Amino acid sequence: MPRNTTLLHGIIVTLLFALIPTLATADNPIQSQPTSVSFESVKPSSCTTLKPSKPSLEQPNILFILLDNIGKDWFRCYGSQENVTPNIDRLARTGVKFRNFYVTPVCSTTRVGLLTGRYPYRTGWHTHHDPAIYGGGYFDWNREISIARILKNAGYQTFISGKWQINDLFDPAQKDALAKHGFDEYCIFPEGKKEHPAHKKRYWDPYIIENGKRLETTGQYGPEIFTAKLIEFMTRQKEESDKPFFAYYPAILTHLSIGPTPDNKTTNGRELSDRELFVGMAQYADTLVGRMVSALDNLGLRDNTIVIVATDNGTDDGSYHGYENLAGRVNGRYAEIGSTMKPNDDGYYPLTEWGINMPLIVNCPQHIPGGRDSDDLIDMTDILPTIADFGQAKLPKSVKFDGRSFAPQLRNSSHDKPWRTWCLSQYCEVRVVRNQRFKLFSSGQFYDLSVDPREQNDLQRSVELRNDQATKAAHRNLQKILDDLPANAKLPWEFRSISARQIQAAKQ
Ligand SMILES: [Ca+2]
Repeated sequence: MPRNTTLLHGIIVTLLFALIPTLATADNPIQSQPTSVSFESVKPSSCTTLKPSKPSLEQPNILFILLDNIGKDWFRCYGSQENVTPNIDRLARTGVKFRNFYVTPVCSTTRVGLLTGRYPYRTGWHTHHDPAIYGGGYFDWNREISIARILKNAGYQTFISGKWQINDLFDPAQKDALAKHGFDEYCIFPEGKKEHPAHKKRYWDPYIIENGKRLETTGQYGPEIFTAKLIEFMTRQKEESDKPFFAYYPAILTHLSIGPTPDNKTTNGRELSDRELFVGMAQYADTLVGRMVSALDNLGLRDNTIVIVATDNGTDDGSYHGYENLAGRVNGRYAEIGSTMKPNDDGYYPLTEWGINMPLIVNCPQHIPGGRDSDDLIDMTDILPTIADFGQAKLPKSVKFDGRSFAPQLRNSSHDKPWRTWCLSQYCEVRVVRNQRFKLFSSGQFYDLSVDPREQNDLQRSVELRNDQATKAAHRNLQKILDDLPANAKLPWEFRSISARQIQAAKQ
């Protein structure tokens, strides 16, 4: 896009946002009813009169791949001894690999943090909730903005293929949720209540809704369909559209239940072990990443498309469902990951590094000098401002965002140093902050990750904390950060997931 067009475009987007009614901040929750102009009225058609040119240096395409329930213990590029991620490893080698990327320990809370750029305490999504299963409230477009809407307003064509989880598409009030959150097109596993035919039908013969219509999927494998639809979208964009695209691929893999993929469906009668099946799923997730990247190559879009690979929480050890250990091997042993499906006895998902410090790889030959690793502290709220930065998209000033753009690091250009001095994760009222070396929980546990990455030596009553100046200073600083954070916003839904009920029961 020529620079003068980009400037004009930016001005118009700014004016459009100025017309949007005030969104919530922590202290001022968004009114449930828009007053004058709704977000829906801010359509990219407002921008089409600008006739944006083919994706340019100013607005690259973005492919955001979010894998489900798989941590560093399965990624060779992060030290795993499992050899199942050759395609992702290649992206890491030729892109930027972040070693400290914080999410939350469970799906829905991470997803809201990624989509909104806001911390769990600010959105109220600090505890697991799945509206399609539990009802009682949902991810509300009148209350929260999303990265898709921000990019759409900046002239992007937007698409999602995979799992959404934070709305119930079978509820008439939410059936258009994806459009309201900013997606022009979608292809989704909607999940459903226990008695509903969509319940847990994500792999073979999956229940999939594409732009409001159920697909015929007999004999097909869900992840195949989602990948094919995404490649179809990118192909159409290349052939028919002048707009840059944002393609969001929240993968179905490698969430339980475990089962065969197309690659190991036929084993001549030999029964595969739980672990062999999970290896197959991890391998297949990587194969599909490779397929999408190859499609970008074949379409001639690879150079100008930013590919992001991340995961939403750590590997599930499978114990909750009676599987054998599904942890990946690191340093000669199985990682002590714990079950991400099973909260502890008090209903909480643990905030260990295996659960919340996830892979993050960003790769784009034209914009991001590759072959680099970064120890910068990044968390899920930084993804939105970073993508918006690359997309030349303005952030509405009325929304309080928690993340910061790390686009300067990705471009390898100068940036504020030090970068973030801390990053955060949270589950319910338990929060954790870490700096480069230490990690402090609001519940008191304190670890020196430089010597204790497995968090086995709690320093909260230790000699080191009493006597070592550096340890003492770090604890004081992190405690002050925790003390200064706002209280949790009110839950935007009823507290009725399994873990929520456990938390309530434990408190009684
Ligand atoms: Ca997950």
